[in-house]
Amino acid sequence: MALEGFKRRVLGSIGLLKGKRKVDEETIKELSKSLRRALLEADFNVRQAKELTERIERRMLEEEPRPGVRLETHAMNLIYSELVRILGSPRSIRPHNQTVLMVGLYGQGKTTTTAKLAEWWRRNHSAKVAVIEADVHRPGAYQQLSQLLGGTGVEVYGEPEGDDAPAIVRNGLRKVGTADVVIIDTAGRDSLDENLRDELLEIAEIANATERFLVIDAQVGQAAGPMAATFHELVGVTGTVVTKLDGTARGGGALSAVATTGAPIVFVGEGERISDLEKFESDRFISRLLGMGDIKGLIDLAPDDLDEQEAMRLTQRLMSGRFTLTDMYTQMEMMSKIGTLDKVLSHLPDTMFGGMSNMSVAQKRQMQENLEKFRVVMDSMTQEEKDDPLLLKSGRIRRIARGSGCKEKDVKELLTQWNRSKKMMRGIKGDRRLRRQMQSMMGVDEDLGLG
Ligand SMILES: Nc1nc2c(ncn2[C@@H]2O[C@H](COP(=O)(O)OP(=O)(O)OP(=O)(O)O)[C@@H](O)[C@H]2O)c(=O)[nH]1
Ligand SMILES: [Mg+2]
Repeated sequence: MALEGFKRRVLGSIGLLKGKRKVDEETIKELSKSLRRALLEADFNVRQAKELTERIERRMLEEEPRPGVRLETHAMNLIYSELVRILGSPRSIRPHNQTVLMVGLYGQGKTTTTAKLAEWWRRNHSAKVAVIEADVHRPGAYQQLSQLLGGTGVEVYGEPEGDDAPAIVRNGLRKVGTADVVIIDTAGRDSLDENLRDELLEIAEIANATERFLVIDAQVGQAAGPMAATFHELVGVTGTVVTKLDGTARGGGALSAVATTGAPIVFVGEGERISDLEKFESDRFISRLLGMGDIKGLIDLAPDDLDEQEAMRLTQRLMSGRFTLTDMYTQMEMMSKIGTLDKVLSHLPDTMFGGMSNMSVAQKRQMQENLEKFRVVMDSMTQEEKDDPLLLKSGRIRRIARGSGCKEKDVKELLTQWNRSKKMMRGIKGDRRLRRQMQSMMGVDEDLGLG
């Protein structure tokens, strides 16, 4: 997860308000100072940090928390909205009929991001996607791209022996003519020198792209601002992808610098695998960053075979307080389909599942093993039992253990887990703030009939 230390520091700052009923100026000053330190450490620039903390100070003093809202929560909401303001509003990306030109300096993650985007379009929009490798300078670029996309069904065009990038683009576009989305990877340089300018301009003209994405490594920090501005001037950047956010605690620099250049952030890369790409939306990003969770993002992560409707239905059902073993089973199935639990957990509010996102790696592995085991146990239950686990007294438990080839202890463990999950779901139902947050994150305006 990006900017891990930042969240800890923000929470630390807010902790200064613990137990306070009223704001006093001294505490607010202290909060502001601590927050400023957190921002600078995450590489936000000095001016941004100053402005943000001044606004928070003022709003803390001027705005009353709504009745029943604790001071800490109030502060968190202010910080959230101010950070979202800095990162700007999201840009939507047309799902079909696109030609995307990738540009950027050496080693920023262009080729990897080309593959990630191809997979994103294929998976989220069922688009027929093709990529063109037009980097004739980096040895093995074509193999790299083919390897990344191996098994995805995305067509890769390249001329591994060729040395004329514009010609490759021209040939490629002709060859993949029927593709819905075409993404073109280009060569980088140490800097945006004459050679690169000429080559990019020529390719841009041939490609006549609908989107021109600039790829920037988060490590470059605030230098991302001038970099984005220069590329923007040259080719008219329509969106920026900030990569390697997983590898730095100082990603705030690149993110906020880019946000001010008129080349909005459209995606962020958070890992080396082709699934480690996320459509960037500042509100979601910040709420996840601060541990407020992101239910909608979680649903977006779901692969093809996970019906979004189904995920919504389940979430609503969970929030309604009805929670059968079958619901838990579906939930487990979704989690296992989505794959790495890490990802799922990082999208949930910390308060949900009792702060599971803070689990150790070993604990997470344990949980994954449990999921497997529970699945086997449940396969030996009747529908009635799954709907009403309270039916499961010792006689039935023995039968199920025998039927599934598990121990009675395993069956009981499942019931304990169900009890625990159910309690947590009740907790969510009872927590009006969290409930409202979940509803708004799911884009559900109407009351879900939760009383
Ligand atoms: N951890 C992490 N690594 C990444 C990410 N994106 C790219 N990388 C790695 O960064 C390195 C460079 O990525 P490339 O995609 O080859 O970069 P490029 O811009 O195509 O590089 P050139 O073609 O040499 O200009 C590779 O080792 C990638 O695996 C990311 O989001 N997170
Ligand atoms: Mg490359």
